[in-house]
Amino acid sequence: MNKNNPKPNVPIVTHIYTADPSAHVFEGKLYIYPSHDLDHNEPSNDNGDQYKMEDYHVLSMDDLNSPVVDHGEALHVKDVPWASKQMWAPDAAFKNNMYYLYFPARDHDGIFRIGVATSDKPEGPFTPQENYIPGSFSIDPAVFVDEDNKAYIYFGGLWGGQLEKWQTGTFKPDAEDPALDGPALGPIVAELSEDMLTFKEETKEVSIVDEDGNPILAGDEDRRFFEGPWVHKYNGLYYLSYSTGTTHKIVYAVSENPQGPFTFKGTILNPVIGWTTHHSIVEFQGKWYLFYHDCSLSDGVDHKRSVKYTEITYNEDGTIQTIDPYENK
Ligand code: FUB
Repeated sequence: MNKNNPKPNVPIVTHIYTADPSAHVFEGKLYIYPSHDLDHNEPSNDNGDQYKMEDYHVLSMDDLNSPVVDHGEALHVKDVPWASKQMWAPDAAFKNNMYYLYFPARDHDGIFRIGVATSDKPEGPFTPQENYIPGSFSIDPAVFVDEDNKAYIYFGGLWGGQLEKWQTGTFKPDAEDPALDGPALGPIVAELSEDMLTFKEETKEVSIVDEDGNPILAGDEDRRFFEGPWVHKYNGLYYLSYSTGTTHKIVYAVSENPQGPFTFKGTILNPVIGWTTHHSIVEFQGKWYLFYHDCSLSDGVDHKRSVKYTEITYNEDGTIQTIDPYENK
């Protein structure tokens, strides 16, 4: 347990490094499903070899004035038959009286896939399925359960996340990046089956367009999708938010349909210390919060990140005010 109550814009725990927070309200409490960054000397490169994580710890808070509880190891790569390494950004969902942990990892051929593990408790421990979800690929799963109880999984990430290697529908290790003056690659979406363990349908690429309905281009690095999709619903509209990678922003687009097309709107979070930026958005006790990470606690060491949170503010027209992560320091 972290005995200190969490405060906005400071690491919510300091006894371990945590990243890629997926926040949810389960059983009236706030649960956070982060990656667990480890100390090591692996080289840093565009392939993401420095993100050499092995397990997940689930964190929870009764409310934002309570200490953060670390529930210990919820799942380890050694217990996942199909996975070899790199347990990257996870997410969790609740349906059928069961908790589901979705997580990416490299399979035994070095290809990123997405797995699912189950538990009857939000904090786990989670029991993984024997195999990854058939038809899954790339990284950063995010699951959104709609008011009609339909569940959708969104995923994808460029470079180390391998999304561009699947442009033809099969894995091509030497695939070219999309042309800079052509449409950017979008995240992938599929509705989940009733049992939450498989895709109910073929996966589809999500379209992200500008205010005129034109696709965001691959060369538009301030707006194009890079990794870390997240979907939440506010006032009946679906908000898709994601990292722009090379320009280090969290941005968002909105739609009337959970599968898009989504119209680009703006920036939620300006760049943080460190290369990656990754977030989730959750409503808790009547306010909306952004959970994110940075490398301030490790003095910028990029594979040792720490989860933080801050409140987000909607304008009357439904747009979100841009947050400067260091403004209150
Ligand atoms: O934590 C490993 C990877 O870094 C995540 O999957 C990406 O979203 C980025 O945060």
